[in-house]
Amino acid sequence: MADRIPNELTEQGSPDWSRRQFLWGLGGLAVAGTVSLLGRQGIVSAARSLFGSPVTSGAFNLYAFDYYYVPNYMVWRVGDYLEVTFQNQSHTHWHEWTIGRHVNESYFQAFGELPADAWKVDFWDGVPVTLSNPYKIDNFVPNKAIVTYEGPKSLYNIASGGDFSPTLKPGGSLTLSFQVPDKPGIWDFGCFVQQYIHYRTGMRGIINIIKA
Ligand SMILES: [Cu+2]
Repeated sequence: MADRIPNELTEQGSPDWSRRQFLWGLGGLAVAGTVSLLGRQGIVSAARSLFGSPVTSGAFNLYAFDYYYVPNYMVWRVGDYLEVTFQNQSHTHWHEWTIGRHVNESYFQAFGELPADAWKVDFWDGVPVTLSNPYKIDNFVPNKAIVTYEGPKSLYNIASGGDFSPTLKPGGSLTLSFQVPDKPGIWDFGCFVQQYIHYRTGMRGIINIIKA
């Protein structure tokens, strides 16, 4: 398992797909006449809810690049079983995947030691999730998730403090299997590595969880 080579990009998760999504966002921008960078994701989200988005279900890949995710927008349905393989495509950078609500933006201005957690609400609190196929894991913070580990537990380098977060070394990957919990609405995801620089640079996305 340690020699496992991370999968190549699949058609489903190719950058082209992301670019098309981004163009939708630009369309939304033009209509709204707003150029605020911070407002962009909200507008993208609004445009998607107008035009509709396919529900993501089953097994799929989430790619981490420097500094963005593909895809950066997903629709999940409560009760669906998902098998997300999180893959770090970077050759040089460590990346994590956290999901939550209400990022603490005051940390962005903080000097010195930063608190370990970023979200006020951690999506994974109380959620059963199975981790499998660990490959080049830097560390994993379970926080309050109910975690089942497949494979040698030592490979996960379990850490404490902060949000639920697998952090992958360059080229690393990990599969997370879970049933979408009854937590409908808009959730944000992001990477807070390097004192939030990744997140601020654009390494973030939105999950819209719809009711069954
Ligand atoms: Cu990152």
